[in-house]
Amino acid sequence: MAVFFPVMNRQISISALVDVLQAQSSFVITSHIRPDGDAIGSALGLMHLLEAMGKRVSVVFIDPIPPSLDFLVGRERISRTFPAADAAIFLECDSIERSCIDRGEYEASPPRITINIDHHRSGREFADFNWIDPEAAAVGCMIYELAIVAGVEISPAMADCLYTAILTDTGSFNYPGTTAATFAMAEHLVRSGTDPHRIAAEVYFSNSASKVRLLGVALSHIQIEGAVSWSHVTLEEMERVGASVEDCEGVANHLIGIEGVEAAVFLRETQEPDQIRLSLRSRRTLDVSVIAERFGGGGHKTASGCSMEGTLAEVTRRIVDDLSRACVPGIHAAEAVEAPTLPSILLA
Ligand SMILES: [Mn+2]
Repeated sequence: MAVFFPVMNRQISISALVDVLQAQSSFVITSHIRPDGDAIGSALGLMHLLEAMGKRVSVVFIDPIPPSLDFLVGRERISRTFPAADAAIFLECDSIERSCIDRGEYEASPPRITINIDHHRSGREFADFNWIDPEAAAVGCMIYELAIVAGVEISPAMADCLYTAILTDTGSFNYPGTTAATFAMAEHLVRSGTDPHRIAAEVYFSNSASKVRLLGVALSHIQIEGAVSWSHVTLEEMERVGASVEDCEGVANHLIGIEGVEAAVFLRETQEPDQIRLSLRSRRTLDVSVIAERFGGGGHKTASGCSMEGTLAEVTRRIVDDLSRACVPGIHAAEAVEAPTLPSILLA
């Protein structure tokens, strides 16, 4: 359960947030575990923004940074140690527990205030100041808005970071939530110095061989039953092709791209015995975040994640049954899915 503060946990307007930022002199920024393009791009974009406002800023991630994001200016500044600062800013985390920091270090020198900026439907008002906008296509869009309201000129480095965040979190401007405003932001970012072709080359055309081989293994396992498709990789298969956990990112998007499929799940074994990691995808009508939350995970309506306990075969059967029932026309996922009977751990 999230911890709720009695008075201060209300949502804050963008201009009030700018005032809060102005009043602090040092910041530490982090985002969720297993950080992706939006987590890293938004964190570094916000770092550039705050530095333009004359602030001292650290960015902390204890998990590995995907190599496809190494090109972002400021990447080399990311540290694994949580420093003392006036304010900690959590990007797309629903709790401090979900963030990519060392909890012991955080508690040894806690910041004076906490700020939470999120666009997940599962977002929670856990911080002193919370700005949660589930309509935002990416947290990168929210940081962009912050820069505009703060009156800070978008530097080429900031533009690259925010463009990368928006590009990756909208599935290259394809997912629901991509609007005219998203393209207007992208246009401004390109005018501010981003080169879309260069970013695409870095983000999408620099895959490791192991990632593409792992995709091949996963695609060879695809099964389809009614409107549900699923696939998996075992630890042994990951080892065989030399794949890391990060190499599994994006596999689920291939499963939902099959004609007639309304819901998809990609499952992988983890180092923890009997802990299976699930990536859920759906078309617009089905809300998989409801299902993920029931198993202790969360995310977006059409893209969510959670972990479940059991063997690969057991978990596969359970989630395929749940997704099949949720896909029945007229039944909302919230009613179609029963509460979990097995403990699950939060890894999303
Ligand atoms: Mn995001």
